[in-house]
Amino acid sequence: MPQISASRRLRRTPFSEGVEAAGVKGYTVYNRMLLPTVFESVEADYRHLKTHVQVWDVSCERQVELRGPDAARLMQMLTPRDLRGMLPGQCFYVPIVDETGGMLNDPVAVKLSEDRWWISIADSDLLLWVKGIAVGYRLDVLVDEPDVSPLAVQGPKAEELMARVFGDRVQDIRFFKFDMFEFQGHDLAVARSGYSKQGGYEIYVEGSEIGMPLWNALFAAGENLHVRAGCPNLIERIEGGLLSYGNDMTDDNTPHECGLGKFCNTHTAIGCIGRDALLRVAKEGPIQQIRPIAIAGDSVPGCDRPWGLFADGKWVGQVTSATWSPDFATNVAIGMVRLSHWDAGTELDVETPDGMRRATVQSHFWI
Ligand code: THG
Repeated sequence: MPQISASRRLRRTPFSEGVEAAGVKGYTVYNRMLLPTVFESVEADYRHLKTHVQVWDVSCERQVELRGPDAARLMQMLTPRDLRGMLPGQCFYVPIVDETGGMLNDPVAVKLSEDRWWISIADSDLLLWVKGIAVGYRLDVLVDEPDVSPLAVQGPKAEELMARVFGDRVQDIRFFKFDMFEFQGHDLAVARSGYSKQGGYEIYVEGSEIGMPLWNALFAAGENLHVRAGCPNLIERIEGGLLSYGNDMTDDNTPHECGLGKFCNTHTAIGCIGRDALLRVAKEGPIQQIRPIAIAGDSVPGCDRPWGLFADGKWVGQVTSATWSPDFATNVAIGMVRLSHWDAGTELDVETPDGMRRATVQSHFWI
């Protein structure tokens, strides 16, 4: 493959120096920022993630900050998840929808206080939509992208490593909650969350200047835990059913099609801009939905465009993420499948670049 050239438009991160010293072999672009995709190999990284502890530069999970008296009102306008019960110190996974009920992003909302929120975004220009809403409705709120770069610590030894750097109090943080911890005079939000099923934390590093000091402190403290630089792992995230915005879903999909209906309370999410559209489509129910899919045969090639799913030669959906899973000894995949063919056990044909393969709709993701 040709290389992608560096420039100011493709943003580096506060940790890029550490990532490159650790031998990063591949990057992708996410929110116009570098996101590592592979260090040793995707399979070696996967095994290490499931065994030890990794530090991930996920700076590309940019924050959209809402600050001011109308911050909570604006946040509720963006999502069909009912936020009335959400307290400061909590994180919520929230579908963000437009006026047609189409998915614009699937971020983590972080409630710092009643009038200060972060939206930790997936790969779409959500800042522009949020600024447009704030200005268009004349809301009393400031909307911007602060100098905050998440650093994830993931894997079975994440708790031990984090306790060594931030103290035993990190063990008290519950899933999708955060608390404040001091590092070199800076107060940082530390959440129990992250884009893997192996457990761990996300540190919202506020102030680029402490990026490398924190990176180095984690590696120094974790030497005898086999700590390594890592990144969101393709195999592990498909096994776990973690969705990738822009790949597994786009603005053409509703949250219900994405299996995110459990994060919607459309009837009580008063003020949500997509509410009427979602109430209409939710009445009928979705006619296609995300499903885990196993693909027969040996290792499939990379999935850089949707692969058609067929039943008796008729198109019934598409696979959007796929890879070989060493632990489950099959190709694991995420697809969008029509209602008529989405039941577990349904056998389909998938058109991979290598030719047709048998594919089976699964009842559950693998982890
Ligand atoms: N962490 C933070 N920001 C992010 C991501 C993250 N921004 C981009 C991207 N990831 C957003 N997408 C997701 C997708 C899945 C999850 C979080 C963000 C996730 N899901 C859990 C699951 O499906 O098991 C739990 C959801 C829940 O129960 O609330 O964690 O990873 N800061």
